[in-house]
Amino acid sequence: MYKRAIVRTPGESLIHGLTTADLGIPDYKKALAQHANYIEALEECGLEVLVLGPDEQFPDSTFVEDIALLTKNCAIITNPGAPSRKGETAAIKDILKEFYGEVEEVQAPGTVEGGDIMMVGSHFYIGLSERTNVDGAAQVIRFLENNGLSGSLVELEETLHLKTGVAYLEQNNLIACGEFLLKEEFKEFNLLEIAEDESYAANCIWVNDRVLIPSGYPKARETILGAGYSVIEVGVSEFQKLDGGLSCLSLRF
Ligand code: CIR
Repeated sequence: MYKRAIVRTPGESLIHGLTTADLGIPDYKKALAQHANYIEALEECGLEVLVLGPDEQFPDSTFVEDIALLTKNCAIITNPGAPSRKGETAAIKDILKEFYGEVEEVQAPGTVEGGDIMMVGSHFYIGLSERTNVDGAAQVIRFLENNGLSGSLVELEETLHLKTGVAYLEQNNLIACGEFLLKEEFKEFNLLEIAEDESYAANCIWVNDRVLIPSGYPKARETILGAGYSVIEVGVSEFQKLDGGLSCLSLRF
């Protein structure tokens, strides 16, 4: 069960965030409202949410998931692969020290983004993507092993981040879409398939026995309800315009 989450309110510079989507420029006011709803949903799941103020210097800084990995035993600050995001990590260090005492840090030439790391109990799957390289992933695995945890690699071919296409919902249930439906690494899970035309909904999050899903994906909603979960829908269209989803907007621990 999670107790807390860290989020960062988007700044007006959000409109300059990185994207490969062709969905237009985010509406800042709408993004703020959606972010507030997202915080409410996390609170509804029983989390105490620490809300950091906007950091205008970094347009993508609302996607806090990418800059750290928080586990039950350790905190690891990543080194984002996107050059414009590297500076985001400095601001989180002192905050994490308050909760964890010590924090580990991924060093160059290693690069890692938290969106590429999926926790399954004490094991962490690390996607090798355009943002996360072998050196960075090896550093994370070393930190995990030093702290009684484990990690393994997953090659990505199509998606931005590992968790763009998979989400672990506990009880051996794995939401999966596209390339992840056939991966050897995930064969032992009970796969809950997300159709290609609803692939954005594969980025959902389990929070204390409830599942947050993006609103507007009826088939995905039925699949997750059918697996016995209570679902909370949250509109995140303005973040989708920047390739971001529900998991990217918080660090849950
Ligand atoms: C980026 O490209 O870095 C941001 N615009 C979106 C980050 C999404 N984060 C995630 O999937 N964990």
